[in-house]
Amino acid sequence: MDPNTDPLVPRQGDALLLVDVQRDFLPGGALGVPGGDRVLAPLNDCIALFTGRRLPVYATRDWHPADHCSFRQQGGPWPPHCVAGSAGAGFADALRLPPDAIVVSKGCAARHEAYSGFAGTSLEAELHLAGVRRLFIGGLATDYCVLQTVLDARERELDVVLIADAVAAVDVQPGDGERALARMQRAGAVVSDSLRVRGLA
Ligand code: VGL
Ligand code: ZN
Repeated sequence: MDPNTDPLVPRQGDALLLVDVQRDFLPGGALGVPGGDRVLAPLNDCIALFTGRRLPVYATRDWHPADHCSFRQQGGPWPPHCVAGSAGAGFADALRLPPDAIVVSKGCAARHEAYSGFAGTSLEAELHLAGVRRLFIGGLATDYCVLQTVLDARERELDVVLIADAVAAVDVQPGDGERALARMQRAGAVVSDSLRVRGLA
């Protein structure tokens, strides 16, 4: 399709949202997502595209206190991960995050889980101020933070394009990632991929 008319190619009113592309969620990290590093190349390609078009880039990060309720020692389901300020909470080394990317920290309160980038953050207000009406979303993990962020975006009347080659699932139960994709589509998210978004497919 002609990239100048393809509705899935970013234009004014669009933004790129990177979900939790942090060291602890990459293979070898504290809560490594299997195949999580596969998101880096397509996300870097999308970052270059959005930056080149002067469209904004947002990045959420899981940013927990050391006694966060989601950690096993507090009775939660996860090993400790993304402790605020730790190396593991840092963005992936290979991620070419632009210097003017807007970073949104979540899960900062010990007693509250926050899978969604909208949970307890200023993300909605910032998107509104910037005139963003559609989000292109990729990152980690498909079946947790990507899923909840997409569902919350749809509830807020934002259009969503899910970049399927730029996500990876924890898959605690086999098929969780596939089921999450289906739920996002049922909620009105359009599933595309980085080549199509770049006008190359
Ligand atoms: C996430 C599990 C725990 C995620 C965050 O970013 O998907 N998953 N905390
Ligand atoms: Zn977490």
